[in-house]
Amino acid sequence: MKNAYVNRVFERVKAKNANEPEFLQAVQEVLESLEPVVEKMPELEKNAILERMVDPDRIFTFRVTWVDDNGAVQTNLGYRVQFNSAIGPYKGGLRFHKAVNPSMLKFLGFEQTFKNALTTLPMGGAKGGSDFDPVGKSDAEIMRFCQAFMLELWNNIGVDTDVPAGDVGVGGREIGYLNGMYQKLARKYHTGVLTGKGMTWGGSILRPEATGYGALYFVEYMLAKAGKDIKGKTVAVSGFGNVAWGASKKAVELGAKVVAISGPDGVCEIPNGITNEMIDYMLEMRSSNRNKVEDMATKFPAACKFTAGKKAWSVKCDIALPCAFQNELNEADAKELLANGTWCVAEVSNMGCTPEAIHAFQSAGVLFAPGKAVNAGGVATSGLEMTQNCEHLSWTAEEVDERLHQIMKSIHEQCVEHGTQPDGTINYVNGANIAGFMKVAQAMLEQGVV
Ligand code: 2IT
Repeated sequence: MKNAYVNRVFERVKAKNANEPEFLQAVQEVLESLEPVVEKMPELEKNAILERMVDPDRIFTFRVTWVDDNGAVQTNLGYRVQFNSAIGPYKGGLRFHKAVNPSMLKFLGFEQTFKNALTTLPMGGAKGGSDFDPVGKSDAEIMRFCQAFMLELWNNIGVDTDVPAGDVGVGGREIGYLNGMYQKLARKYHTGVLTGKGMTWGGSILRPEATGYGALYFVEYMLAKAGKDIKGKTVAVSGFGNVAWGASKKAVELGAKVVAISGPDGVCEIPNGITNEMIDYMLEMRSSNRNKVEDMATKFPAACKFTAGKKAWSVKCDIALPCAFQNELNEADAKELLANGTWCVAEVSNMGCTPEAIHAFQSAGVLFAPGKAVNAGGVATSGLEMTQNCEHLSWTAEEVDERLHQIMKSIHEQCVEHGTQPDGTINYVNGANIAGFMKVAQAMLEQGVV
């Protein structure tokens, strides 16, 4: 990094968070994008804006104790990282995954701050979760864990303070159990303290689909800007959770052909394209907690070919959509995609690509867009759920979809405004980082030294 202030801040972040590689990766990417802005805005250094932005406001860490189906007492660690509330109450998902640790949640909370700023809605950034591993757990165990988790968290969240939602390992079922315990403890019905709720108790129609739908709307805008069309194009998707499900549904609806989905165990190739029946089956695969994509090939043997140990990126496609986990697409994967002629990559997972992979795509002139822009439709629709809860109203699917469309259009425009290079190409990474940063930085400058 060339700018002295940016460099000093990054050195400090590295020294203080030496054992947190994901967090350092997320901070480095944003700081690199911000160099031209920092050059032009001396007030940022004077007010220590970067120093204040790279440290979370606070982190809650707590033990979660629960009893498994065999009667054995289990413990996990739970966290809530309240990162930045300059533009609104803390907002962001909860991740239940065995690898969850402070580095992962800090990177996610940091990214969430800029992503939420891009949505045009007033939401600060947060993330939370636990190292609880849902794989192989029964429904009763999931419920007991969610209840024990909320027993610790409930007093630190609220409609106007911090509004959690789902993320990896936390879907509609988990939000139900978490909300049930929250309402019991609070002794008062707070409609909007979690988002991703069920349709009969304050949820927004289309919230389950929104991350994937929004991502495809963003891809459509990105392709239109480049004079291309998604119809008839082949798409590879990683994962089979909520995000991969919504993305596949919308991709098919827009006339694309999803030719691969993958899981931790391998890849399913689907040469004739995924069908709606297969997309529906993803929901069963997710709720089974088996975490195996091979189940798709077992259920649809004529249409799917499963290969163990391979990723979705080994399958020839026009458009690659990482929809699973951070750093799921590395430099070797990027080279394989490039060799197979892939010309568009949109991160639907948070930080789905390694920096080396992004570099490979950008150097090859591939249309590349980062997670904080592409997947922002999920949290944006959470914001719309909060609005409906405030109004004590439920909007129609048409109204939610129309607003989601508008929001993704605005995010794309913000990326173009801040990411257009002198040669006319668009660097969506820089565009998203700068646009999100400018909004949060301005809010912090206007609200003084806090
Ligand atoms: O990464 C994300 O934006 C989410 N997991 C959704 C967060 C939310 O509050 O809906």
